[in-house]
Amino acid sequence: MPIFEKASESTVTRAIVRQFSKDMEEYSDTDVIIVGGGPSGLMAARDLALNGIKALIIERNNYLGGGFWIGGFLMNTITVRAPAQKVLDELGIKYEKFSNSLFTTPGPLACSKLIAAACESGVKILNMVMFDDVVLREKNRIGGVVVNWTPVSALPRQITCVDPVALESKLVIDATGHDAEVVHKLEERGVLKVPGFGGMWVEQSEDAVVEHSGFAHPGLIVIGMAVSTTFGLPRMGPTFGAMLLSGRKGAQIALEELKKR
Ligand code: 48F
Repeated sequence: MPIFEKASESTVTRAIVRQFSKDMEEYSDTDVIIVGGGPSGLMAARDLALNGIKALIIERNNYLGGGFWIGGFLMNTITVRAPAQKVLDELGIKYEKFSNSLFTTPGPLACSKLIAAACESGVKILNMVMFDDVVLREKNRIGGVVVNWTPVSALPRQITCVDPVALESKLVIDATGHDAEVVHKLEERGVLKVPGFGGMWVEQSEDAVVEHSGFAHPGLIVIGMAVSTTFGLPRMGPTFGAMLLSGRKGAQIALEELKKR
């Protein structure tokens, strides 16, 4: 007696294609596209989806989580400064108190729980997909993103003429970390000037990142370490509270903007 019931190869293929096509069609025009599935992007997407917003994460890697799996120096302890441990409480992530103001948690635990929270909230995810360009409307307002499969960028030069596709959205969030890919694309097009992030100053940078999280350009919100790059703020070091709170703030700003429309 076999353990599993029958499903032939073509049935399995059809199941994959049908679900993927359904999602792709539904999310080709969405409320918010979040470029980058690191801690700030996951947090923003989760908060948006919990508020009934159609949120789509574009992630170039197979895996989500960005730098949240590992703390500093390839050591997988994550640190957060108070009051960000309250977000860990909310996500059901266990942590330990290192001092009155600093808490530690294992990267794999924190990261997998945050990914699960985003997925369970209803966020859609396109992984192995790279942000390539912006869709620009009147007065250079962002109207969506141009994307391609990540492996296309690794193809030999003679076969790289694989056209991308575009996805429309009411808002785009740049959560691509230090690279600030969406913001840099606007700089490349002469729309923005990007100062780049400054030297490290943990105690200044966390507050500054959260304070500056928000619109960088019409249609474009910036969160996480992309905020440092966009506004020339100090870099942060391996502490993650500001990534979670910046994502949360980005989601709040997006919600307020969407309510006006
Ligand atoms: O770098 P990342 O974790 O960004 P974050 O949310 O958090 C920063 C911290 O991890 C850490 C820090 C704070 O202590 O300094 O660095 O700001 O995640 C960025 C995600 O964006 C993806 C990338 O693979 C990663 O998962 N990403 C970057 N460029 C692209 C992209 C792109 N062109 N298309 C799609 N995804």
